[in-house]
Amino acid sequence: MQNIHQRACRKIGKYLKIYSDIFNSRLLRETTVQRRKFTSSSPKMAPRNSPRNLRVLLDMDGVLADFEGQFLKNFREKYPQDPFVPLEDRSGFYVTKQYYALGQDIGTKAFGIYEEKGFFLSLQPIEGAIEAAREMADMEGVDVYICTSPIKKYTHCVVEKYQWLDKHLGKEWMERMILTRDKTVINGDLLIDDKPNITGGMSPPQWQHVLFTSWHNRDVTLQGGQVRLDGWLPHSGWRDILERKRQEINK
Ligand code: T3P
Ligand code: MG
Repeated sequence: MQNIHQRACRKIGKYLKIYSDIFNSRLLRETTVQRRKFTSSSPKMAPRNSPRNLRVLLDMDGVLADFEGQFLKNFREKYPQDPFVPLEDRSGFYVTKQYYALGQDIGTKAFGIYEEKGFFLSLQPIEGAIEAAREMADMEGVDVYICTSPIKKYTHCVVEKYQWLDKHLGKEWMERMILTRDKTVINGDLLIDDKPNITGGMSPPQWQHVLFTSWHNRDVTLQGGQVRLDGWLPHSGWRDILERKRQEINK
């Protein structure tokens, strides 16, 4: 009786061992396959370090839309007898600061020009800007966003910035719109902007600043990692700036 019992136990043990061997070898095989799946050398997998898209943030006023030109035109039409600052004499980012230097009342009038209903919608596109923005958005491996700040008196400015984008680039560009008073907290690789000194909550910001040449910043010395872009015409080299950055982020 004891013999039968011992033999039965031995048989069960043998089957258990066979089962555990099969189980372990399957487990080993599966783990190996799984591990192989996550290595970049696997022929079935896309390369682990496939290039990521370049994120370009495009400023509006002074980069796509001619704030300075429209401001001067409107000021001169409304106040033909008052002193003004010709575009060649512009310096400093804020136009109002230079007008205040001509007199308190002139500064107040200057403020009124861009706070007026219709000002932001009426801005003319900067030469070549619309074509460049469209081409950029169509580029393989490039994501384009509009990154613009509304003025503090936002009533007309905010809605008109959307209307401007719709008018000149089309409805689908609404998806690209980022309105913020602090551009430093926005995630991007390049910010193309005419303001020389962009500060905010994030220091340093994630993006590299491409200083877009405008009347007010022609003589500004580049700082930090800034590079300069002189307009949107073909020779300006905007495509090279993007390509260089795309290679840099995918090194
Ligand atoms: P943007 O971020 O699109 O460049 O300051 C609010 C917006 O108005 C901002 O738009 C810059 C623009 N602006 C000028 O370009 N020059 C000025 O002098 C002032 C007051 C505003
Ligand atoms: Mg600007």
